[in-house]
Amino acid sequence: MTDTADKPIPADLPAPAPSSVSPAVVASYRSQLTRGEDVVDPHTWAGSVPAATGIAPRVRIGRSRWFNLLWLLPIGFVVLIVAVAAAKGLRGMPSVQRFIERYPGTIESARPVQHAGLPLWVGAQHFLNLFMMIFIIRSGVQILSDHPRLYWTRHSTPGKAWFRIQKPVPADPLWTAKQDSISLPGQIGLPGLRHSIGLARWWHLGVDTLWLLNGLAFYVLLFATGQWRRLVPTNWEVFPNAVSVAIQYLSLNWPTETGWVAYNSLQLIAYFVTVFVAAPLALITGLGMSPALSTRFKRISKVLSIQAARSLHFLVLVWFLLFIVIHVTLVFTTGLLRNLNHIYAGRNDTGWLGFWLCAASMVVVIVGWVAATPLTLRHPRVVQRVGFALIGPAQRLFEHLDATPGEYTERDISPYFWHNGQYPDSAEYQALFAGNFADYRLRINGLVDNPVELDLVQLRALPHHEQITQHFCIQGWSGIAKWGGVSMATIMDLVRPLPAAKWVVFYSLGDGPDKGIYYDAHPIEQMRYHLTMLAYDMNGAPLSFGHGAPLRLRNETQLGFKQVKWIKCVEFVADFADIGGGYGGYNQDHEFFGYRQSI
Ligand SMILES: Nc1nc2c(c(=O)[nH]1)N[C@H]1C(S)=C(S)[C@@H](COP(=O)(O)O)O[C@H]1N2
Ligand SMILES: [Mo]
Repeated sequence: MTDTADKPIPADLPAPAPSSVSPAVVASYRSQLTRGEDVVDPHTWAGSVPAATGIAPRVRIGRSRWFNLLWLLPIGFVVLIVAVAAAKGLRGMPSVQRFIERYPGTIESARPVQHAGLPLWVGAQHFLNLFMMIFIIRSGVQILSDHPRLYWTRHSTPGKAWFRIQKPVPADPLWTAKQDSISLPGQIGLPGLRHSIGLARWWHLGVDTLWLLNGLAFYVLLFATGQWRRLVPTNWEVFPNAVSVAIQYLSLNWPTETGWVAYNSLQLIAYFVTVFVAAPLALITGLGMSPALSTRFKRISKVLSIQAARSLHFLVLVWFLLFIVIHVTLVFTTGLLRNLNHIYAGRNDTGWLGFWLCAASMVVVIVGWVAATPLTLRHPRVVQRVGFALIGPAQRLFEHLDATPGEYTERDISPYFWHNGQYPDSAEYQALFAGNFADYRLRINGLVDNPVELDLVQLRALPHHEQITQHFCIQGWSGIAKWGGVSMATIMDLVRPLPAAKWVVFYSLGDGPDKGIYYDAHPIEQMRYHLTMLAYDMNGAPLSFGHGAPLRLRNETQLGFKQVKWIKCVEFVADFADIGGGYGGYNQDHEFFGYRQSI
């Protein structure tokens, strides 16, 4: 791969024509932008996209057979009945009785009496945790349904998913990922509407930061107070004891609960895995989906590709859901009042205090649950702002991770690269396309010393830059392609931005789904990154119509929606507050995305 960003511009380049780049032209583009609404109307949402339901979850078996997971309900029921029968049989056997006597379920040494009981901070954190998990899970499922397929390789090839909640990908060669998204009921998804990923992500990532802070405080307190002994197995006997507990539960002759002093071994393992394996894994696999981190830390992302990360992230969700169902069931069936007193009231009796505290907390949970979607639809800008305030600092941090080319080879190029976005249909574009873009002009202007207008011949005469990189769509699919074109550093050397220029706005020949020109603003420092370029070739051929002919942006620290296709104009500005709706891009104005999206 060649990186020609710092080679000088050839002298024989046809002279740019500054005079023809009139500020009036740019002003006319600005007037063709639309502002976006401040309230979500489900009927006109995302270009009036109609609701579309998915299908019951399916897992691929072999090459092309799909197993409907609903079958797990009757199968699970039968398995449970067989397991109960088997466990009852086992308990009649003297050897098993001796085994249970030897390993009663709870390890004696794990009963440090000085740590008996649950302090009140555990109860408070337990409540905060469950309250936040509701929003995290609902918005997480919403994010999944924006690309309702999971893969193990980074290629996102139709038919190669291992899991889907959507029909097979139609044969339409221009089928887009947006068309592929599905709606969810408003009280399951957050906010439920089809392709509402922008809002869902603020909930997911914003509440995540609070959830992680709560988790961090939990870890610190756990180890500072010695309470960790209740959650960390320190004895191999935990395994035979866990088997013993499982037999006792399944035989419906349950072990005596001593949760106030020590958890039984099965419980211990489940809690340990949830707190010390599943929770950290949720964070790691979450970060594994970030374009900035994946592009920078290639060694890690070669193994933990975005799709492996996304699939594992989903399996972590499955673990949490199973945990919640079994945990709540056992809380109810193993002495509800005493259990609720343990966690809510910090006491070990069978009074009603814990119950009433729990009931009060459930009122808060239900109010939060029911209000989240309507509030989001009524005040999406608040969700956008608060979400950004919570996760923005981390995103800004990741943006400083420039990466050098050389990441992938031709062999890594994806056999299928999803299309996305709104195709241009204007007369202007059609005429350019029909003329093979002979009349195409890229206008570069704004706060620059040397505004230019370049046709494709002139663009191709500039030093050629090539990179093989991975595209990360916000919806979840990914793909590797070879991009050929001009490094943005070359463009910067040509036009010489003024010191006042802080943002670079890319205007498209195409409109967004709500009408008005598609555009996006990028921080100027990222324009000098190794992997920021204007591409006119893809995989060795001129860019196709669907992928952005004649010219598109690549900025590999950012998600896909910022890679403007069908570019007609690049404008250097001091800030974007007076452009469009003022949020830094079309999706930011219309669908409440963030203007920095390195995660
Ligand atoms: N002009 C324009 N550019 C756009 C879009 C769009 O709708 N209009 N969609 C974006 C999104 S969401 C993605 S993921 C990528 C998809 O690029 P591809 O179709 O080449 O995969 O283009 C981006 N650029
Ligand atoms: Mo996207």
